[in-house]
Amino acid sequence: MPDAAPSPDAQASIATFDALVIGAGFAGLYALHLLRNQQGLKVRVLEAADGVGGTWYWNRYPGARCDSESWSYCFQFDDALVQEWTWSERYPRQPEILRYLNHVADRYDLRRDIAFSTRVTGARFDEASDRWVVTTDRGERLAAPFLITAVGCLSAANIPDIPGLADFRGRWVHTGEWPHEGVDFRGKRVGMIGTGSTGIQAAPVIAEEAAQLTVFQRTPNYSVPAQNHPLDDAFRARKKAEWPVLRRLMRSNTNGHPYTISERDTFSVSEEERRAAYAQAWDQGGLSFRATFRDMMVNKAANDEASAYIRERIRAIVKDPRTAELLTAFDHPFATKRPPIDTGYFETFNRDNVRLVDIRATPIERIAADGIVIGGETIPLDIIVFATGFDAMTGPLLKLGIAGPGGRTLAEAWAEGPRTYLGLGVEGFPNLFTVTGPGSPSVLTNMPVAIEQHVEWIASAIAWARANRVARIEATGEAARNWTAHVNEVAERTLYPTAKSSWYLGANIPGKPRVFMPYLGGLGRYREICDEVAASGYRGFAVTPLRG
Ligand code: NA7
Repeated sequence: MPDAAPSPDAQASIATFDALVIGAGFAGLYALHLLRNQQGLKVRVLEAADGVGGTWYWNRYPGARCDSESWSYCFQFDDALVQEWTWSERYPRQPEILRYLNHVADRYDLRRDIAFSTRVTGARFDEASDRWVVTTDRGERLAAPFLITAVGCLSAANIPDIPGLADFRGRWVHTGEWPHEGVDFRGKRVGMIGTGSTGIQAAPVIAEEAAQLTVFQRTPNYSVPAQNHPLDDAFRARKKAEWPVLRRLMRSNTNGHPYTISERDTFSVSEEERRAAYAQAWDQGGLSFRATFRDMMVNKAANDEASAYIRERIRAIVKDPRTAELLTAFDHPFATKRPPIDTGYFETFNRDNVRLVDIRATPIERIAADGIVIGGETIPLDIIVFATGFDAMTGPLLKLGIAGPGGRTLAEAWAEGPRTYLGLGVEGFPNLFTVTGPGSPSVLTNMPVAIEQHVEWIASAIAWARANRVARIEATGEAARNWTAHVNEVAERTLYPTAKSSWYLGANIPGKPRVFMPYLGGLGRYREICDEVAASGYRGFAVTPLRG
């Protein structure tokens, strides 16, 4: 039925800007800095939380740490910022990263253009004015020609639909929406569902405090020790002195981390040398275990060698043979799901107050008032911790209620799975830029490096569009189709898609289309492609000039 009422546009006043940014984590802060402080644009950042930080605002669960090394997990755009900040540990805890992001917000005077405690409820493209009109849960309406989503890849919590949760008389929490006041585990029987990076970080810390911890494991996960430790002044000074070289390395290599991937193939060396290389990587700790041999992620036999080594090391830690068996019954090649790094995860299972329950063999039946029911047995619990991950990459974007010209929603456009050009632009959604969107290297890299690259590219594209009197810049269907096909082709050349339940594929969310989302072509090469696109006058984007 036609709606006779005046359009909402006519009713409510609209605040106008040059650009709107959604999210005040790493990406949103940098977007504001570039667009406002460098280009002088009128920008508003909309942020649901009451502070900056994004991922690091929300993920306050016990043991929350970064898996990238602190001194590399930071903004790189300003040498002075790098030189003046002091990281305390190799892998910083969540409060330290949040302090850093608050420092950045203050240092570049960003807060005054961030609307906190403001959740975006919709964003639609107004064809008459070539502007995005964004609505918020405060009833505001804001408009700007350019809309930048800086909502992160892992910000839509996945709370599994397990029957009976509403009946649970205890307390339940998701790690990605952790209460600011913390959760008191003392004397409590705690059940934790999920053994991804989060569960593996949280379990040892919860076990220290709780009376009893039951870990519900669906898929056994590889993990390599973080070998975390405090940093000393000499180390920090060395990294700061080497910064120009390290920065160049991170900006040009595959993953944005400050290490190089070995040039050796697994079977090019003797078994003895191979084991020595794995042992060295294990002792070194961290994500660089993946870089021990260059063929680890493309050659199944090579990956099997690494997997067997990790299995052996875990078995040497875990005393109970049945628990060790359950923890190492891997069903996917190493690192084809995001590999965690841990601080005492496997050792935790040697504690008397920790039990591992295999919910692959015997799935959870339901949640009862007093615990989790499995195989007819109720495991009594006071607290359930959902370490069950996120509706990754697309979830945060689809939650925004984005609608392009003609009212076509992003959810409709992506019904068969996300399709983007470079992970930056979406066909049918002019002037919308998605920082670290599906189809970008993002989650396969050291995130701040990927974020800086995206934000710099987007800021340049906006400057170019403004200088050239462009009303609309929009990925073409052909470019988006070709890029998405390319993302998949590159993935198919690796072992990654063989992990059938990975969130890279969207497989952790029931009903989500199975599409390999991150770009595996390497951040360095990706940067070159993006630069070539810009230098060519934005090849693959359709451009409409301003009217009049
Ligand atoms: P992940 O890596 O997605 O891990 C989630 C865990 O929760 C994983 O073990 C899942 O098992 C498990 N899970 C998810 N849904 C269920 C249900 N319905 N029942 C039982 N178990 C379930 O999320 P994280 O928060 O740990 O890490 C996210 C990223 O943050 C990480 O990769 C890093 O990049 C940083 P599954 O493996 O699906 O069988």
